[in-house]
Amino acid sequence: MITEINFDGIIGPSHNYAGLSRGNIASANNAGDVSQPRAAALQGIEKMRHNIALGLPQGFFMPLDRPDAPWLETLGTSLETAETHLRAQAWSASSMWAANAATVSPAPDSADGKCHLTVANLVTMPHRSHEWPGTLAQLRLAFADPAFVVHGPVPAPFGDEGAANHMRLCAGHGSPGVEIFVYGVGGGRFPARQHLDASKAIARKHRLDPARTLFIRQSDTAIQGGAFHNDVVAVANERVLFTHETAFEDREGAHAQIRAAFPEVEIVEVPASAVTLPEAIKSYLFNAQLVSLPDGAGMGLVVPTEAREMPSVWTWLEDHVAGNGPIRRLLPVDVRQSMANGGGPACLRLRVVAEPGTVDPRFMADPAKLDRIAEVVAAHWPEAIAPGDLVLPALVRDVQRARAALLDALNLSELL
Ligand code: SUG
Repeated sequence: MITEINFDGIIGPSHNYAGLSRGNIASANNAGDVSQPRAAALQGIEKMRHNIALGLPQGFFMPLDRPDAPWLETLGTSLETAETHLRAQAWSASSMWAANAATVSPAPDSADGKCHLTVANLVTMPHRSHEWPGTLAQLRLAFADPAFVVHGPVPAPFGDEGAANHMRLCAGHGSPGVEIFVYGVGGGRFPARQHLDASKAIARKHRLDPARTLFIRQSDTAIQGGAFHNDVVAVANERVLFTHETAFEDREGAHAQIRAAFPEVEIVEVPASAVTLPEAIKSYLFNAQLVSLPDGAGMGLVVPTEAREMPSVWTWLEDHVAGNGPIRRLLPVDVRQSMANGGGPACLRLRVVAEPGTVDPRFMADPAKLDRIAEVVAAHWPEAIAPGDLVLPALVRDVQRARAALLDALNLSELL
């Protein structure tokens, strides 16, 4: 049966706080802090365990090979000689945020009845621009079955950040959906990372029905307020769109377009008078996993624990659950290490709607496999990385060995 599978990016051993993402307030605020890669990865594993315990299918992606010395070579430099900012860009563990790995169009939405994935080019941020070759290799392995078509990246300069700017509304995951591509328009203090031309290219390549494909502009207010991706201010699941009032540039027009394309939609909007945009961004209320719980138990919202700590946010959520809203359960998870770089529960996962049997089983999680992954992490992931450590040859060796040990444990050494 076609179902939603969440693939979480396993947080890599080079996880560190270099403040690389302009427009991402958490990343800037925590620049220079000492990171805890081991604790970070274990938090990510716990989130996967939590979601499996809810009865949700779960997969994962491997961390990429970092520091990326071949990338520095293309810039005429090396790990030893690179300028500090380039070295940090080569070290980033940013592929953990799997929502930026690709855009996914499930088979029922495509004219050829296949599930299409386009790897994101991530060209706006230098530290993320060299993720796609490693991600593509992995997607080609995980989704090698003929049920899938895996596309290379949209060419530069059309910025594409993958599923973080893409939402799907549908009656049920296995039925045809309406796909919503949210794009930004540049010119402000902070960059707009998703270009309309990239979104349109993906919709064409995925063979989507134009009548069921919408392109909606993200609000400048949201981008300039620090919502560097749409998934910081909105999330959709089945017939529900959960969104902040300031998410779209033309709020009324966007809602009307969505209702026209998908009349069954239930738009759950949080007004700025209840939760301000800065509060929404700080708590990552919308960077939540809105999931359909098994056995008709309604929807659950997997939120970061930070949402519970923000009184306006928690009050709004509790009122919603106490009323008759579609979100029936609030499910906080601790992903603080990722949050400090601006990545909440939703950033850490890529949703793929497909038949689980068509996915390479090496990428599918179960509790025993998560135990194995946790053992490798506990044994090999560095406990802490300070920004100054990125010059240490011993640390390079440690993170490379750590990743190799994980690939070996999961029989994925061909990704080395
Ligand atoms: O691209 N942070 C990521 C966070 C991505 C969150 N993803 C989604 N919203 N889907 C980014 O801004 C910070 C890395 C650093 O500063 O070292 C970073 O890349």
